Parts: sequence; structure tokens; C-alpha cells
Amino acid sequence: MKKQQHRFDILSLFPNYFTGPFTESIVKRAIDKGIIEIRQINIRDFAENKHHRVDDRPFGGGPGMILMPEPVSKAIRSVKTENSKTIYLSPQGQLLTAKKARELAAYSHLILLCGHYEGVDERVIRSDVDEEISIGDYVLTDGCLAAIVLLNAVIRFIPGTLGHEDAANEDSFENHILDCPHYTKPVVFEGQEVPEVLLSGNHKLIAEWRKEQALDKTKRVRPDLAIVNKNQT
Ligand code: 58G
Repeated sequence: MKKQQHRFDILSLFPNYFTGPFTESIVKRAIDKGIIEIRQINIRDFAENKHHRVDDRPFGGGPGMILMPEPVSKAIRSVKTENSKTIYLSPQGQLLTAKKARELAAYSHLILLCGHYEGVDERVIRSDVDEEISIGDYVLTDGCLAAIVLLNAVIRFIPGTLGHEDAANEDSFENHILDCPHYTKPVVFEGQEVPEVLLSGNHKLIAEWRKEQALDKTKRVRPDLAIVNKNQT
């Protein structure tokens, strides 16, 4: 049986950065199962100048260094096909959401460009990048961490990566609502008891309780999400 494979090409200056996050747990299992393939591309390998230089100072002045367009562009074009979607991780991008992660899971080939220093030359974004995505309103020292987060969020929506097929659908945010609290053994932990309803065996009551807990929590911590929920209470 041949499964449809999803390929991720990660372009960065630190291919080893990803060893931990991609060799453990669910990402590792997805690779082992042959559901996804992750390839590391070192942007420096595409620097054709003498010292394999990939950065230079910004025109117009200012602090820091900018990734030069040639090596970045060549790196992208070395892996791009008709089915590729090229994403640049940057604080200037559109915010990553569960909806966006699900949408990206439909692509068989994602190219993730990780910036370093003060970012990449804008012309690469114009010529070779399809979408600029941000994982949140903060700046990181390099885009590698953002790529790890995006890949992880995306693969949860690829069939077969999670043990239980519907798990991604039931989790937080898919329905603009936070997850309900969860409990496991023991029934009493340091004097705190598991809510009685969860031990009742009454599935209808349990479902109602979870919904109510999730809505309460959402209204308290994320009233911005709760607005969307007004009509489904
Ligand atoms: C300003 C600073 C612009 C993604 C750095 C561009 C990447 C945050 C995110 C950069 C990132 C995010 C260089 C380092 C992109 C480049 C990279 N920081 N919020 N940093 O998703």
C-alpha cells in the first residue's frame, strides 16, 4: 500500500538545529511510517562566492546583517517543483492558526525558509516565496524554531500521524474554543479529586460538562475567541 507522502524541505544555515525535534515522538513516528519526509538544505551550500558568504550589511544602514538574495534564491529553486508551496517564517507574516495549519497539510511539498540575522533580502520574498507566515508576535534569533513549530502544527492534520484519527479535530482552536480539562489516575491526587461526573459513566453528562468547562475557560482566558462562540452556547 502506497501512502501519499508529504515532503518538507527546510532551508537554513543550521541543519543540525532540527535533530532533537525531528528525531523524537510524533514527528519521528511519522517519518518512520513513511508519511512525511524532511530534508535539510544548507543555504551556505549555494553561496558561490569565495568564502561561502551568505550575508552582508543592509543598504541604507542600520544594525545587523541581511541574507543575500543569490544563495537563498538558488537554494529554493534547487528543490522547487510545480506542487511546492514556499513559506518564509517571519514576524512580518500572517499569523499561524489551526485553520492555516490544516490548509498547509493539503500540500504534498512545503519549502520552509528560515531567516537568520535581520532577515532575507526582500527581493527573494517577491520572487520565490508564496507565503510569509509568523508563529506569533515576537522576534526569534532565527527562523528555525518557527519552522519546527509550523511543521509540528501542520503534520497533526496529515492523516495517520496521530494515533487517534480525530484527535486534531477535537483539540483547541479548531472550533474557536479551548480544550476542556483532562484527568487520569489516581482518583485523588494530594487531596484533589477528579470531578465526579467523569467517573459516572454517563457519556451524555460528560460531554455536556466538558463543553461547559471549555466555554467557561475560553470566556475567562480568551474572551476574543469567546466572541466567535456566542452563537453556539
Ligand atoms: C525581523 C527579525 C525580521 C519568525 C528577524 C526578520 C522568524 C520570529 C518569527 C527576521 C523570526 C515568527 C531573521 C530571524 C526571521 C528574520 C528570523 N522571528 N514570529 N526570526 O514567526
